[in-house]
This record gives sequence, structure tokens and C-alpha cells, in this order.
Amino acid sequence: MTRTTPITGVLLRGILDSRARPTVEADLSLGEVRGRGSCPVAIAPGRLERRRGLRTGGLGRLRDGPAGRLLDHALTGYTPDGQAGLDGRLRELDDRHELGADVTLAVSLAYARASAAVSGTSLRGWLTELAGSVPGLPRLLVNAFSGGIHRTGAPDSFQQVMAIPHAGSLIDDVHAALEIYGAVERGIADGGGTPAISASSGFLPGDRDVSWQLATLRRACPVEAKATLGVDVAAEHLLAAPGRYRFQGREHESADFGALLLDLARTHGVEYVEDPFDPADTGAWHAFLPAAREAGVTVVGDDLFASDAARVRPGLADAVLLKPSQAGTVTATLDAARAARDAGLLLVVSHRSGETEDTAMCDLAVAVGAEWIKAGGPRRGDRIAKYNQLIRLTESLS
Ligand code: 2PG
Ligand code: MG
Repeated sequence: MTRTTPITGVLLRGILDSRARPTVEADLSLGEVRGRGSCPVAIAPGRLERRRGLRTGGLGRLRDGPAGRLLDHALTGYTPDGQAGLDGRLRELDDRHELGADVTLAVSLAYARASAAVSGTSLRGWLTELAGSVPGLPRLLVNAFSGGIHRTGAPDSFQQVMAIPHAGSLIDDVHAALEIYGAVERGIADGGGTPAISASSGFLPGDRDVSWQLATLRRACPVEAKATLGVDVAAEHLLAAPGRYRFQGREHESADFGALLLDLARTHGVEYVEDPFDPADTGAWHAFLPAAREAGVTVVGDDLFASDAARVRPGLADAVLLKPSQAGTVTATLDAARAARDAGLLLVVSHRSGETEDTAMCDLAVAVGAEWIKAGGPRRGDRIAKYNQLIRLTESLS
């Protein structure tokens, strides 16, 4: 039905992300039906992300700005050949006019929601249909500590230290997440600290090192949660020189850094390591993967693949991290998911540090049957909105 439904209106609006920085929301109409989408904003975009936002800067209706005028002209009255047709058009416009991912993703998601409504299905159902995938509920990556470039000063620690509950069901995992997070919070307060929370709702650990963070988090996990731990090294932001990483006051060559990561993993029960090296340090990724597998660690590429199907290949990592704002459109995100599956890789769907109240990432994670979802710690409305959408999504898949 949407194949033959013309777009009857597109409205761009500047709204605020969770860090109170401007981003873009789009309303798109297919006749009487309207869909809405918005784009999150990163503190730490990877340098391979080609579709960074334009930073329109404005709040309220952007109709009179260049992107608003252009899209109004290019899309009103246009009948796209489904989601792929619309996203192809958006990509062309982006290539020619540098719209930025904030505009293209917002419009693309708005179209997906409007199309789902026209077809009488949910966004999750619609995305599953588009992806041709088997839906499934992911496990939670619960951000407990934030560091690296997500805290102030020169980055020299992990960007995220996370708990991964495996309590039996997604709802049980949410209960476990609350318990673990609460225990970490009480631990900080009992130690005389004031629990301060980062943009991604992880606690800011002050001058406590990564070993302390991992040990504290491990202690906070109740046995019934059957939790393991995960880290986002975000090594691109730790790079001192090619093949050299800054970490807790020292510099390490790639091989030593890999050994240090696996030591920490073995000591603390870390089963998930994201971005252990810079994307250009491919020799290090290749060498690390078999050693990590031997240690029971899953290696995940975020800045490495930048949610780009053309970059996805086996041999570097076990899993691809998907961020729709890296890919720029729904179609490009699903293409990256498909490329991952074709390469025999697992999937993680991730939030950004600056989120909006849009919960499409949860529908995406369930639609493509991603193994994990990373939506921050269970605090603040922007992250809680994701937890709540996951709770709703369990109803369609129990
Ligand atoms: C990450 C994300 C999410 P950012 O590195 O995985 O926490 O950070 O949005 O700043 O890229
Ligand atoms: Mg990351």
C-alpha cells in the first residue's frame, strides 16, 4: 500500500536532545496518516561516520531553513518506491546538499512509522518485514560506569563499563538491571561519594580506576542475575599515535593493550569488549579476535564498522554494533544488519550519548533479533523511555 501512497507533507523541527543540544525531528504525512522520527546526537562520533549531523542549530519549525525548503520541495507529492526508494532519495539529497544524518534519519524514521500505520502494523512489525529477519528479544547492556571521552579531561579510560544480566527473561533482566544499578549507587554513597550520572546514565567514577569499577560492579550483581560484564573501550578516542593507546596514565602498544584487556576480562568476568582498538589498527583486531574467543570474550565493532554495510566483514570482530544515526537511514541500518548476518556476525543495537524520546532503536533491536541492546543505565527519562519500550515489546514476542 505504501508503494503507491504519495507523501503529502514533511515538516522538520529543531528539538532538544537529552544534553539539551539541538537535533532534528520530522513529521511526515501519507494522506491522513502521520509518522514522526528524530535523531540522537553523539558526544563521541567515530571518524568513519560519514553522515554527521548538519547542526542546524535552530529550534522549532525549520521550514524556512535550507533543509526544510529542500525537503518540502523534493518530497511533497513524491511517491517513493517503499522505504528503500525514499531512503535512496534521501541519500542522493544528502550527497548533493549535505543534509546530515539528523535530517535523513528523522525523515526516514517518520516515513517508516507512517508506512507501518498505513499498513496497520507496529514499527517493530514493519521493520521485521523490511528486514526479512526473525525477531527476538535482546539481552541488556546496562551502563554502570562512564569514562573515556564521556567524562571531562583527556580520555584515558573505558567509555563504558556495563553489566549484562541473564536472569531468564527480558523483564527479569530489567529487574536485575534496577537491582544492580541501585547497588552500585548505594556503594558509591556508602564510600562517601556523591553518585553523579553521565549523559549515557552511567555513574562517573571520579578517580577510581577501571579495576575498581569492574570489581564494584561485579559485587553489585546478585547471583540470581547470572550477570557477566562488558566494556566499551572506544579505543579510537584513546589513540596517542598509530598503534599506541593511552590508558590510565600510561601508553601501550596494540599487542600489550590487547593483553591488558584480556587480563581484565579474565579477572573480572568480562564477556563483551567493544572497540578494543582504533578502526585503522586492523592487524591488532585480527590478532586479538582468536585470543579473545579463547578467553570467552565477544569482540564488538562500533566505530570499526560505523554501521556501514560496506565495511562489515568477518575476521575482525564477532559482532556489529548498529547505530541508525551512523547509517543515516532505516534502509542503510537494515543493510548493515543484513551484512552482519551474511558474514556470520552477531548484532548489538545502541543508543547515542545524546538521546531523544524516540524509542525506534528498541523496535529495531527486536525486529532484527539483535543479541544485545545498549540503552544506558536505568535512570533519566530518555533512557527509561527505551527500557519502557522494551517492556512493551516483550508482549508481542512472549
Ligand atoms: C558508544 C556510544 C553510546 P556515543 O560509543 O557506544 O554510549 O557513545 O553516542 O558518544 O558515540
Ligand atoms: Mg561504542
